[in-house]
Amino acid sequence: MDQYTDLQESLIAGDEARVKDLVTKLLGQGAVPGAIISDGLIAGMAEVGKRFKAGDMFIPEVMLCARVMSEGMNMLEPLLVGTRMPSAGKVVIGTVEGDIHNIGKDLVSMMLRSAGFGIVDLGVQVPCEKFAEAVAEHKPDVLGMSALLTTTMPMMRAVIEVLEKRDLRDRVKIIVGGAPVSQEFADKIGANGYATDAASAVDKVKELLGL
Ligand code: B1M
Repeated sequence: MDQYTDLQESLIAGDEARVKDLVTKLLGQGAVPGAIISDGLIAGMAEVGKRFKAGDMFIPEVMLCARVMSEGMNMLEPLLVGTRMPSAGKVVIGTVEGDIHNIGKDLVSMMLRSAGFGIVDLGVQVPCEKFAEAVAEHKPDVLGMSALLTTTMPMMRAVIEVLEKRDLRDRVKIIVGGAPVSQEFADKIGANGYATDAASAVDKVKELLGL
């Protein structure tokens, strides 16, 4: 088994020590942090998602895998970020109210940071008013919202409505994402953009800002 497959399998098994060991080994061999994330950690988590959906894995196991993934990402993030100055623009980002999924949002934040954006991460379960307050306070170029549940997707529209009511909507470009979100949904709620994954999110933010 190659080391990336081993990394995926170790993540799926929730083996934190092995994941950390493999990340260290791969880095020592000169592997690119982004490749370790996409071909190891994300690929492993995608398989966890499939097994969870099929009923072959259960919430406690998935939570363990998610924690191990975060540990792996914590090791890699400084290496991605350290390379550039945050000067491309400012992004406020969060997962919408009622939704605790943070892995995809964290990945998007990490990729944006590594592309030179300043990030204000509001965390998960962010109420509409908190998004609006952050736009007023931090004056970001872009507001990013993540939702992983079909039941929390409508909160994205609710945030936009609060921004409209407070005359903040035109101050900021809005990008949305998360597994159930689509371009069609983004258009319907009046967002400026949608991205299917973290790398496309960076491209979309740059496109929205004309960079
Ligand atoms: Co949850 N969960 N979960 N879960 N969970 C899903 C989302 C689900 C699809 C699983 C399933 O049933 N197949 C399902 C949603 C079904 C639906 O709504 N249609 C689901 C459910 C139902 C639930 C609970 C309700 C389960 C329960 O309690 N009965 C519960 C919800 C609690 C809540 O939020 N109120 C719940 C809980 C959990 C755990 C706590 C166990 C854990 C979360 C741990 C954590 O985040 N700290 C968890 C996990 C891990 C998942 C799956 C397995 C994996 C999600 C993930 O992290 N993927 C997920 C199944 C799946 O997605 N296949 C599932 C890896 C991540 C890198 O991908 O988040 O898609 P993703 O992010 C991508 C893109 O979407 C995009 O870029 C990212 C990187 O490429 N992206 C953006 C994301 N945000 C973006 C923002 C952008 C742009 C792009 O711009 C701003």
